[in-house]
Amino acid sequence: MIMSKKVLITGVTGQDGSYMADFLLESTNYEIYGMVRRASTNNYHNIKHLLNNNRFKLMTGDLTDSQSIDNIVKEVLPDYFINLAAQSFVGASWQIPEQTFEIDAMGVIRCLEAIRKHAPKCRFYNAGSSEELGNVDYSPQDENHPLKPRSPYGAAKAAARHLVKVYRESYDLFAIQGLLYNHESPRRGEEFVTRKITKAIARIKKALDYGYEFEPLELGNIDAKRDWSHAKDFVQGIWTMLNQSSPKEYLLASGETHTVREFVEKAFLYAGIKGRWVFTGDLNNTLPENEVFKKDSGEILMKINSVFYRPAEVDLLLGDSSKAKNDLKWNPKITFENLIKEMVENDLKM
Ligand code: NDP
Ligand code: GDR
Repeated sequence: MIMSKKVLITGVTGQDGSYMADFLLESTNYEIYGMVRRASTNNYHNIKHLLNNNRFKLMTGDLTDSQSIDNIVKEVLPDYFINLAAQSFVGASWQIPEQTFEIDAMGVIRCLEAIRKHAPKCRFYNAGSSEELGNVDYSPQDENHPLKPRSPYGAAKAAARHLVKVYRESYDLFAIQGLLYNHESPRRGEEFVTRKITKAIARIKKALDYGYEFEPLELGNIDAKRDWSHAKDFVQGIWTMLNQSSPKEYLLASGETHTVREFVEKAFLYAGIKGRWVFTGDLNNTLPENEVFKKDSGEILMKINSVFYRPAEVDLLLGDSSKAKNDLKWNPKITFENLIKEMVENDLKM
């Protein structure tokens, strides 16, 4: 009897982990093991549709607990280990730097050690980030760009990149870390800027429709530029990366960059709300805090709150994924506009 292959996915309750589980259940006959960490109340909203699938099994473990990772790898003996678990919020990484490093860098050692001991033939993917490049030297960035992180999160991911390389070269493991730019979806966590915007717009739209007062959306640096894509396109790219004949690392990005400001404008527009940027108060005072996005009828839709500025910002990200397009034939399908539309429509329905 031919045994079905086994894929272990950490971070399966998150955005990418849940899309990866969906994608593999649909496109392979493999058994999917999703690792979840213990919580006092479960947060299975992204995977609730998978809980009755007999090819999908949950295992309890935590990237901060080496015993749990070791036991899971020993028990499952996965053919693929896709590590999508992380403290993934850059903004929080200044408040919880040790925990961020513990999960995002030390956690990767725990995965690699378990693989080395129990499943050395297993193909390992670790989730790398454009935040590793940070204060960029040139645009668009490619796989050769130096690592120049600007946050504890970016530094932890950069450390993980070196660790993956060291284990690959020392133990001949198939271990890679993709270099992925921002990717979003209706499953995006609510503190990330895109989802924060679309959630707030849904709340504001309801208030405008029913004619009651509302608090505006509050953001930090709206001039930051990001290269945004849809998470569904990226999980396919990760899987293709893992299935090459030799372990090579690729950059995945849309190749377009947009400001947060532009995301705000388009998202309001797709919700049927027209706004414009104006400076309030003293006309000579063009401090960011004095700029608002408002309706012609006067309601303020969005304002700046300096609380959401970061101690150090990554101002511009723009990725060149031509290597992935050439070698992997990876072709992302969902445009920036369609991504925003889908996110807005989803939040308007909720
Ligand atoms: P999410 O924040 O949506 O998901 C993170 C997942 O990690 C959640 O399932 C979370 O579990 C889990 N997790 C957190 N800490 C631990 C821990 N100590 N042990 C086990 N599991 C843990 O992230 P995304 O899906 O957006 O991102 C996936 C990966 O890709 C992350 O590594 C992220 O840093 C990286 N990345 C993401 C990009 C993006 O734009 N989305 C771009 C580049 C890289 P719980 O539900 O319990 O909190
Ligand atoms: P990022 O995503 O830091 O790029 O990391 P995030 O959506 O948090 O921020 C994007 C940009 O928007 C600016 N911004 C705000 N951000 C948030 N969250 N909240 C605000 O109110 C706000 N106002 C302005 C930020 O300053 C930033 O410039 C994401 C994560 O998914 C990482 O895990 C991943 O590695 C990188 O993308 C690539």
